[in-house]
Amino acid sequence: MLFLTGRTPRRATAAALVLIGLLTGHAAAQSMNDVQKIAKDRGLSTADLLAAAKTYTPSGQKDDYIMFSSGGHSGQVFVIGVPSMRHLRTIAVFTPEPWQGWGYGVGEEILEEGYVDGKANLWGDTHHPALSETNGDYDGQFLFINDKINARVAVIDLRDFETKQIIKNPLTVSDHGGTFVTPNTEYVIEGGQYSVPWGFKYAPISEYKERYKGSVTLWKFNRKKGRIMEDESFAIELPPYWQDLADAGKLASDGFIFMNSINTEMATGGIEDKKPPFEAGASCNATDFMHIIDWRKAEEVYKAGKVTRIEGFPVIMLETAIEEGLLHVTPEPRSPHGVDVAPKGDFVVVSGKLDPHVTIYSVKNIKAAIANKTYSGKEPFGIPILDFDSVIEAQVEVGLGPLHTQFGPDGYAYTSLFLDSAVARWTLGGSYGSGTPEPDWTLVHKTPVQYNVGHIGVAEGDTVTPDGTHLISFNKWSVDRFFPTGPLLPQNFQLIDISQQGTEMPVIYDMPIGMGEPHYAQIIKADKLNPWKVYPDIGWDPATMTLDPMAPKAKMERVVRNGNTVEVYMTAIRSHFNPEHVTVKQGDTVIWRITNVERAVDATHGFSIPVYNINLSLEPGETATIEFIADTPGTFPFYCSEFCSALHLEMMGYLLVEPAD
Ligand code: RUQ
Ligand code: CUA
Repeated sequence: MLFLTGRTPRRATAAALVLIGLLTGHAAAQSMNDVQKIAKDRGLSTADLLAAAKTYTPSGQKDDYIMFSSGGHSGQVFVIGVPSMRHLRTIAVFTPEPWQGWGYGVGEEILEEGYVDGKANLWGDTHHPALSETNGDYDGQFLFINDKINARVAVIDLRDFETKQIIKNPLTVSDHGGTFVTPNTEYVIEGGQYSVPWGFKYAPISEYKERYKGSVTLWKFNRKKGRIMEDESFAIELPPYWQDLADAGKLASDGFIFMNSINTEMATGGIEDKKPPFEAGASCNATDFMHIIDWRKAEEVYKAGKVTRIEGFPVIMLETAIEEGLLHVTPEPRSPHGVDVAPKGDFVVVSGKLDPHVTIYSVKNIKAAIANKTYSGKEPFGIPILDFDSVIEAQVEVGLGPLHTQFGPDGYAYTSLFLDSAVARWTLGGSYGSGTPEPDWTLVHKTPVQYNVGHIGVAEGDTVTPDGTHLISFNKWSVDRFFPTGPLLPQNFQLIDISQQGTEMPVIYDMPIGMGEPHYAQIIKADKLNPWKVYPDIGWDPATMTLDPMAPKAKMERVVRNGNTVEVYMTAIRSHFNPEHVTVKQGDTVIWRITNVERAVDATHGFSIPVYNINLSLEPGETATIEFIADTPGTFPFYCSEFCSALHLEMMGYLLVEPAD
């Protein structure tokens, strides 16, 4: 109706507007009918429709948050959009991954850094990702993650979402209390887990107390280089308890590391020798110990050279740590998992899985107890124990199997309940007290989840300013939630809307995770990330994040023989490789350099050679070098493994390996 022009434009426009209004009203009613019909046919409630409206993300629309989830024993990291819960990417970390070429032509040197005793460990068990922080806020630059099975730490650069470094802990085989960062990412913290003799040595279990060690390692991070500096890093010896999760203090608690432990009984297992099995032996004491470590003091002690070199790595020995007053413990409910510092840094929340309470420690009280030496004694290795009653602030009964706590912006805290299969919302007191309508230190609500939640994650949850819009429950079991995929079922990520106060806290989305068993995740505002769309220039090597001077360029393609070494300089562009024939002799060493010379976004080319176990993913501008011995003679069609153009199938060539005479 708007093209009705003429003598009475004003009236026509008015009429048109009314008509459009009517039409829209009619159309709206029509679509409401459609919605109701679909809802009825599919058995959807009003709550379901609301949940759909809160999560459905139309094609082309992007997510508000990006979640980096541990990939569990897939060894990788999953990138997931929130609230759509769309899986955007898997980042290859500890495990070879062919789609990205990781371990099939690129990444080998980085994977090799993590080998133990030269042994290839081609998988990892990723648990706790951490985002780099500036003044306690996520800055979107780097991601770190630990590997529990082999005590390794990886650094991922968020400019290209690629793994740049894998560090093997020289002291311990096993870690868990990592990774966590100090508020300006000075250090990446890696706490050990199962006590072992230093340097993967043998020692009989009967010598557990004397020769098995606990530890925490402080990896110095160089932001400019984007790497952990091994030679500026150090460890602190801890008693042979099993150190567990940790968190770094911030604001009011800046300078501290809080680290849980389990098995302070130092149980050594049983069954055949009639001693109790670990499960029982490690849960006899009513309390375990939270370690309180002054990392700034530790840094001074390390810089003053008061360390012992073990396996070549500087260690502040337990004795020194006690003498220097940088290590204290305080009792905590037994078998805890999460130790979580509140946004202002003034409270530390711990929950023992066998105690229905969360225990809240006051940082002010901890500092006073350290200053006044308010000790209730010493633990068996001589570490002063801060008197429990003088350091706690409150305890709140939340339910069975409390595991991990996160915080909202408004004075609410959230704790996962493993045994209850629920997420509890409760109120903080102190300076947070006025943010919520409910009284301080009170359980407000429990939302059931399906099932057996481990960690929970709140958007921007580990920062000084959490967002409090979404919470994700990382559930271990999904049982009946999805179509059964045989006896092995996916885990279940459930998105919970926490944007309203009080008891309104609905689950609004279920996301099956069909790969690995994720543990923890970090959720960052999407606009804090600024990833590259293509590499900065043609010939970019992601491993070094610089231009490779040897990178092949257009018009410089060639094959050069030098004795028994053949060097290939190849380019890839839609839709051909250049050169298309490479002939070598059996036994030749082949150094194959290849550059994707595209500048268009998403113009990725693959490069795969059969039999030789090679598959690359070359993003626009990227160069890679592969090296192999042409030991198998034959005719090998190589091709591009990404459907890049209409003539993608023609994007191929032949590697011809002449048999040796
Ligand atoms: S964990 S809940 Cu390692 Cu923190 Cu699994
Ligand atoms: Cu390049 Cu397909």
